[in-house]
Amino acid sequence: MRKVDDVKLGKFLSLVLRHKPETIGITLDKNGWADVKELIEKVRLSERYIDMEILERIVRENSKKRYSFNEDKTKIRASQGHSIEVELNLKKMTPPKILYHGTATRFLESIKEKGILKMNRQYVHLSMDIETARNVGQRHGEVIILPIDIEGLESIGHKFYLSENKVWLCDDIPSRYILWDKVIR
Ligand code: HQG
Repeated sequence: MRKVDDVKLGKFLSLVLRHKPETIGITLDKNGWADVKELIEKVRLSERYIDMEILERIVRENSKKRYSFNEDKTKIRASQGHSIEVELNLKKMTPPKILYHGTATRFLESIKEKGILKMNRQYVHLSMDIETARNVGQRHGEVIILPIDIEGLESIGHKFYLSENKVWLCDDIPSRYILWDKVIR
């Protein structure tokens, strides 16, 4: 039971901390942090049960480590995936030569034409390995994995950031940096 409840609550936290904090009447600071005490109070007012112990468990056990606390656990934020403007102060990092973007076959035509776009998130999300990319892509339908020429993108000045939960983030990717002859189904 606990697991099911935590997953549900985790999804709700994702809505609040990445997309719509106004759902429960809170605001995030410019770095995406919510006040933990206020978050707990307002989530409870939305008729969901949560306390510090449950919140700590969700942060610790969430399958993708989506959320993190500040040092004294007075603040919490999502580590990536925002649609609202937040400054995560991510460090620019040197990525491996190839990263993977998992998506659905129904988007291919448009991706071929326009490239991989951020859509309504702050960054394009790339995975370190094929298995993770598969999990990301299959949320959207019949999965297809696009290997990305990272060195090529770096040569045109693209910057790459690694989120705290190990998702690679970058700006829109022009179609010619997708390794079309190496796509994985
Ligand atoms: C696609 C999950 C048409 C793009 C995952 C993707 C990730 C295009 C979809 C994180 C396009 C956007 C993000 C174009 C891109 N034409 N479709 N030109 N360019 N797309 O969910 O990368 O579970 O916003 O391929 O693990 O799937 O939420 O992005 O299929 O890290 O923690 O448009 O979400 O994390 O979908 O997933 P999304 P995503 P969480």
